[in-house]
Amino acid sequence: MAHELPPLPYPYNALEPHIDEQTMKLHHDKHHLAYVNGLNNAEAKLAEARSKGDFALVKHWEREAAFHGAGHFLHCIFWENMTPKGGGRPSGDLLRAIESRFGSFDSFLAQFKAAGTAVEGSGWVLLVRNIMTGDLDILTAEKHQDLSQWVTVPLLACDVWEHAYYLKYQNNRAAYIEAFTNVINWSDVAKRFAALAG
Ligand code: MN3
Repeated sequence: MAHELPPLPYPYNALEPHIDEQTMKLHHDKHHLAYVNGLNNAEAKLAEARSKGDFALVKHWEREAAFHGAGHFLHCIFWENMTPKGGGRPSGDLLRAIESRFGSFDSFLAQFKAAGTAVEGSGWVLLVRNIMTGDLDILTAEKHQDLSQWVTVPLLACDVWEHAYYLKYQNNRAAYIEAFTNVINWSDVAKRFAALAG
């Protein structure tokens, strides 16, 4: 089954003025599509390698699958993680879990913003849940696939590649992350959190 580019769950301009329409168009229609195509291509090449029994290029295609696969799946979460009437703070079990792990919601947000701003080069800042301990954590990823932990599940993903913000915020990544916090879809994050609670 080939992977497909999911439609945005809102119009391109729905997150204005925090995330601008032109960035959303390029980001979704060009960048995310390139990850989908790259993942499909890598999986096809790996299938071809299996059928021929020729694994000479396996390292290359495994890297391609990791790069484009991480890019594709993180963007799927990223679009759903935002909403026009977002921001504020979560409630219920998710808020209690954040407060118990990070001290307070404000402390969580301060660490999330600082960690995202400090990512070297392209990458992500993520709120994740460790499936062995159940704990929440904030992790950053350089590119998509590096510095990751296999036993965590992303709940909230903020894309800090330059293509996510450069048109509107240029080199001011901190201002973009601040804007991102105004469109966070906390019910989507809570849904992902609850799905793992059992
Ligand atoms: Mn991106």
